Amino acid sequence: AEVRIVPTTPIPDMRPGTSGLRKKVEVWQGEHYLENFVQSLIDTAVEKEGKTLDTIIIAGDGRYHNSQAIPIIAHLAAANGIRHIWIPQFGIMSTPAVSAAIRRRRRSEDEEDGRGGGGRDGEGIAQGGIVLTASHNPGGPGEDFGIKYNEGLGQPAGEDFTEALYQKTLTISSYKTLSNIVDIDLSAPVGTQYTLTPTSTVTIIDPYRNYLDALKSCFDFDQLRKFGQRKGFSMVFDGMHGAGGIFAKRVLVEELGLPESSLMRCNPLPDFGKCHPDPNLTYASELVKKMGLLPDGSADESIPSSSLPTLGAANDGDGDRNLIAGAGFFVTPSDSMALICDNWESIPQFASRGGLKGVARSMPSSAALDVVASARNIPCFVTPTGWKFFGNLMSSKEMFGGEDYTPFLCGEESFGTGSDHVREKDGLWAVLAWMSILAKANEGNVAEGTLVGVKDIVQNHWEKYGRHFYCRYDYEGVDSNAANKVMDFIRESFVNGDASSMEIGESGIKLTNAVEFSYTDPVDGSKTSKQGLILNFELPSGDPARVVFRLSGTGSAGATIRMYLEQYEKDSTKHGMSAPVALRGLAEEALRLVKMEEKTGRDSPTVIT
Ligand code: VG1
Ligand code: CO
Repeated sequence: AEVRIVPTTPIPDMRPGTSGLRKKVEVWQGEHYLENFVQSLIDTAVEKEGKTLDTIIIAGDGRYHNSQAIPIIAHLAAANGIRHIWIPQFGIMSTPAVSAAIRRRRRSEDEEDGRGGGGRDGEGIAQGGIVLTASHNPGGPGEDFGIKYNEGLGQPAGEDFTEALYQKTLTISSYKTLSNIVDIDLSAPVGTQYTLTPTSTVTIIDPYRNYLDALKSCFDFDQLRKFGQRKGFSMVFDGMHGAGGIFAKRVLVEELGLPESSLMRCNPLPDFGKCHPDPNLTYASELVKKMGLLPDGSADESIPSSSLPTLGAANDGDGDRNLIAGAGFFVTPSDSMALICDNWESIPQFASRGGLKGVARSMPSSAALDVVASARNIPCFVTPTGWKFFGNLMSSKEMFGGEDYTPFLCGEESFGTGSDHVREKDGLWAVLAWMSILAKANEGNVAEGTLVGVKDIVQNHWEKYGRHFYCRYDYEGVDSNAANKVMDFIRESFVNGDASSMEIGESGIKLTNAVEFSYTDPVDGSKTSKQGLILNFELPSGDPARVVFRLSGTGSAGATIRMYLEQYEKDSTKHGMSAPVALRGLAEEALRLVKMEEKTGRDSPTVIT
């Protein structure tokens, strides 16, 4: 087939957000839309590499438009001279699996027909991956589709990349595709090749292998398999009909031998079965109920916890987020990170390499991690929201004593947890980390059928370190102007104004200061500003509390205001309270100060997580 140059004109509004470009499916289906974006993406990558790309992966989370977009992108890639184009069978891969394949996959696997092991971590040969996902946003007609790009180490493209890409979308005048369309069957056997041009080939690859290798490098599968068979252990995993489901099946059932009945909604569907594939207390309501929880995360006391599964978990649409719960017990993502950090000895990946060398969290996440890191002498970094900021830290040899692979843990309050095994957050990794913690905690415990549970482990942790009550209010679909006004008002009144002179409200909660978060990357020195407005408070008890305001960068219409609430409590007699109840006073005080209702017309949030 010959290269065909198609004239086009720039389309506005293609600036990628926190994690790629997300728009309604119908927008992507518009004339030249997908092509303009992908051509600009390829041009940006080529410019950055300094040469034509040789090998890329194209994969998606299985949402509506996935199977249509993949061949279109493959043809553009071939027309742009990319020689090896890898597409997973059925076109579906979770985001962490793409990251693993970029880091590990070798061309020799093409001929191996699904057998044998992949390459060593960090020695893959693909220069990048185009990932078709709008992550936790709903899919289907009228819903979202999205594209993000991961670079050669498997990490999400940074701000410099996405900004350059955006600039190209504003000046694009043509894109390249092929004069003949080759029919690519996404369900063809692994190893099937399609010749698009004399120099460009599409290969259907095994979605699982490299990711499985990555997980096996982190955990002791034999130990987990044995623990999975222990009397009294059971698990429920909710795939939310996203890409994570097939990987959960492969790992939890086929590798670890858990019964098929442990899985729910693990078949990917283009519209996620009409659910909102965001694993939180609101949208994973069925799982939440199965774990004996009420929608606010507290236990439904009418259900005896002995009848509940030991571990409950969910993933989002592209399998990078996780929800973790025990019997009648919800673990907040910020606590989950702190617990994994404190229990690194239970996780072979860290234990076998002398422990964690560093941890990092996004700024709005709670300080539960910081407290553990400081007690255990582990350097702790606080970054802006979004996974792209963690990659530099994990890959830095300079900062961590010249090691190739730094044992590193990072995470976000938005149900994202991960480590140095890939350069993305990884829903299934978090599940296996928790299973490992449980397995270790029960090693010496030989009593038939009684297991130390998630609840015991977390409560002991709080007793030791104190509890950071945490929750997030989301105001979705707010008029963009109104949302900006709220942010401007906070900045003017409290950050630039004198916050400490604020009168104390009836609650006795005192605003002590306010700052706007900005970040200088310790590895490359790049600066990012306006990453969230922080209001610091002092509670009547003298304990610190904090409220953060941010605008979401992953929506596809209107604005979403996020309000993150955090309050520290040392006194263990108060740890039993549910988070929304404990934080109500703080929430009311913050909403009053920022005049939320007056400025947005909203008297309550859309979602509380
Ligand atoms: C949200 C989360 C952020 C996460 C991002 C991508 O961004 O807050 O922590 O990294 O989604 O996750 P924002 O800008 O809407 O707050 V995913 O699983 O949607 O790729
Ligand atoms: Co996601």
